[in-house]
Amino acid sequence: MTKTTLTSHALKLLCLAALSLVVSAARADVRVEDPWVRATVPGQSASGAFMRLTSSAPAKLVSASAKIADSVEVHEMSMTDNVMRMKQIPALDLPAGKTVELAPGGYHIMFFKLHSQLKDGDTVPMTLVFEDAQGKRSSVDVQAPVRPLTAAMPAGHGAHAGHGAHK
Ligand SMILES: [Cu+2]
Repeated sequence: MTKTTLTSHALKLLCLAALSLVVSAARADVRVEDPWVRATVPGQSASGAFMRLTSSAPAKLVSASAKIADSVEVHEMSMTDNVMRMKQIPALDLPAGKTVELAPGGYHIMFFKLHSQLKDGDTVPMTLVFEDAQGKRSSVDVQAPVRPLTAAMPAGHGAHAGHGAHK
């Protein structure tokens, strides 16, 4: 193969790639629903944020940031050898149109070295960074209310349940 044919072949490939980019460059709009952050007790230095994410096009959650903590990581919690373990993941995949749940016991956004106690009724501003299939990044600002430790119940069992049940 001569150098010329190689170059023209490469050019054709490049053109094809450019074409498919244009065709599939639908913007990935990510819907963030029901975000919340778990309240902490005095002295507790870590907490988690939970929510539901739905992207219109294939995308992934690559990072998150918040002023309330020194570091923020995307985590996955799973059962390994009968022990719940959590680990940082490089990205959370968001298939097009599918709702991905960040919930206690599963995916979550983790805050380390919290600057102060998070109390029920506080609001935590945070920024989520998403990357679409083309590698283009966009950020979404989220205001997440702080809910107490016992808030890990299914939606629908809202704030009215349980009043007066404490002893
Ligand atoms: Cu975690």
